[in-house]
Amino acid sequence: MPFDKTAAYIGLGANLGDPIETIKSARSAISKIEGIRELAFSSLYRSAPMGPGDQPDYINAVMSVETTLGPLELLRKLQAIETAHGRVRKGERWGPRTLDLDLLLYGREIIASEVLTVPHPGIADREFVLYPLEEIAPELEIPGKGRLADLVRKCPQRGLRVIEHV
Ligand code: 5RY
Ligand code: CA
Ligand code: CA
Ligand code: CA
Repeated sequence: MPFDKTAAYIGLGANLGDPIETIKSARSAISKIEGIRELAFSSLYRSAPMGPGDQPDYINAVMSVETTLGPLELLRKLQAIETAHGRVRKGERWGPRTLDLDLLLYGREIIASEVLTVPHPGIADREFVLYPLEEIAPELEIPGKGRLADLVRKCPQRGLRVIEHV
């Protein structure tokens, strides 16, 4: 079983430094991990911050990968890439960051542990996750939450816009 391949979805976000370059660099770093192969990468999107509003607009994207890593191994690799891109833990919750990598989905698994919740808790109502996901996986079913297409229809696009095709 350890070498079974699982499809996983990763959300990328950045709003400090040079967010576009950071997202591209993170994509490259993720694809270079042993045991991970990139399947698809969305356009880059710009959106107003959700949560605390006193921070710059975000650049977001999502990617799908095929991986032999387990979910916790994958999470640890993503956290190491965040740190390598200058992520520092400041006091404010949901404050601005140079790079945020979220494990959105891991196969069809539902995980609720101290360190990892999958599907990602915000997946169903964040336009900067749902719209890029629909771009790369329009038929996706979100475990416990329903069809992606239905979630997208219920989620206003707000100011979300495509900024670059990659
Ligand atoms: C809400 C609260 C906190 C939504 C809500 C967070 C991003 C959230 C962001 C991002 C954009 C955060 C987590 N209600 N806004 N806000 N993109 N991350 N646009 O990646 F997402 S902090
Ligand atoms: Ca790889
Ligand atoms: Ca996030
Ligand atoms: Ca995160």
